[in-house]
Amino acid sequence: MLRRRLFHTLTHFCPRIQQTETSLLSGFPCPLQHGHRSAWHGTKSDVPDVRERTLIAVKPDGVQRRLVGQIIQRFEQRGFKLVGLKMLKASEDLLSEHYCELRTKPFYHSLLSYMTSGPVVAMVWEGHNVVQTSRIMVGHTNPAEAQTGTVRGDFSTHVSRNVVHASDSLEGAQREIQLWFQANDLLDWDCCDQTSTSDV
Ligand code: DAT
Ligand code: MG
Repeated sequence: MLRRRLFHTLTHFCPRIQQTETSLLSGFPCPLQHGHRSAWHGTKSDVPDVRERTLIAVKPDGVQRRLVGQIIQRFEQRGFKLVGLKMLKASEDLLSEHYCELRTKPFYHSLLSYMTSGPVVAMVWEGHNVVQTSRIMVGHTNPAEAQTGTVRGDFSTHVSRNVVHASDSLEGAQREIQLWFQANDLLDWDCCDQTSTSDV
């Protein structure tokens, strides 16, 4: 709350910062998030991070095994806010962008064929430190190494069927959210327990 008030005071004197908030609200890139932090004259911790967003996707095996509800429940229970949700059959074009860093891996083609084999439920979740926390909630890429209590540790056994995707960095999350969602697919809304889950 305090940080938000400070933010609004600053925007009064510097309308450029207002643009930044609009971008943060929408979950889409803004000057601040793309290496122009100097305009803010501050560090990352000065930025109101309650608007941090990440992409979580239940993969075709998770949908087939009717795990969507349980996965959503974990994120709700943790205190994150759902701001975007859609079910789709992802195209190869979308997935080749999404997994562009894996193009040279031996499993790339089987990964794409599995990811296009059935519906995916893509979601954008918002909240304090959501990128890092959701990676911990999802667990190790290889379910054999994932801890019990994580999604992969509780619901999967093999790396090629690890149930869920979670963005691995702030930059990755921004890139992936833009890939999977249009700006107007995402909803800004006030969650009534917001002040009980964060002080921002
Ligand atoms: P993560 O999904 O944890 O971010 P990643 O980005 O390295 O992991 O890989 C993306 C997906 O590719 C991963 O969720 C499952 C698949 N994958 C990774 N390593 C694999 C392997 N050795 N064999 C088969 N599939 C693999
Ligand atoms: Mg990854």
